[in-house]
Amino acid sequence: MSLELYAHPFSSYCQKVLIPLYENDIPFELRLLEPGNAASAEHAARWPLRRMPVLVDGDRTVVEASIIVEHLDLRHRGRVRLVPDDPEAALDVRMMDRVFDNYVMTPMQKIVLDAIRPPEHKDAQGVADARTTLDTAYRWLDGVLGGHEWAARDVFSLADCAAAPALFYADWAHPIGDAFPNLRAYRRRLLARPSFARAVDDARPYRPYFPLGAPDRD
Ligand SMILES: N[C@@H](CCC(=O)N[C@@H](CS)C(=O)NCC(=O)O)C(=O)O
Repeated sequence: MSLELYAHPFSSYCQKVLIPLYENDIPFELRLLEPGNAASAEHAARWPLRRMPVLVDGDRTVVEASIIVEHLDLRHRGRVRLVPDDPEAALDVRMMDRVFDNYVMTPMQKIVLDAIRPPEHKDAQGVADARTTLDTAYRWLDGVLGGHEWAARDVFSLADCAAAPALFYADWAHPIGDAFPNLRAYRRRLLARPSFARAVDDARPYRPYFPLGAPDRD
């Protein structure tokens, strides 16, 4: 059964699901979302909230990046498991997945999306709050990651799929300072992981679209 992924390579949540697809060499058709194209109309019909990514697997439409990763792990299991079988270990993975989505991805998106708002609709307080959340998250993560290779139980997982694009763009929007060496090293490890390196390469041509101006580095 062929998989269709409605996505855009520059989107952080889409990269989150590209990582497991690449990790396990799962074949899929990319339905590239561009404003006004046919894929975009199909995507809106399948998911009125119009968030990407959306995975279509036969007669199932799967939304929400974490659930797509779980679906791939369940239905298209490969050598690299994304959610461990052990329920306690799985809970640790899901906890870190939530941390990266809620306290890194969300404030990063707030800062980035505010940059494309017209001046009269800017949300200075919201952006300041997002920066505070990122600082707090960076500090906590730096402590948690000390001495660990991956985010949960030292095994690459869904948690790292969430972390990779979240930290990639968060560092562009609100740099991870020298005060957080463990977090900086973890971001470097994620960038060296071939699946994420490939997703970053896929997205390279779109860097001029980054609303804050992409830095000249990964
Ligand atoms: N909770 C969703 C969030 C997905 C999301 O925010 N995707 C962004 C791209 S990174 C998007 O679709 N933005 C377009 C929009 O908000 O209209 C998930 O985990 O999949």
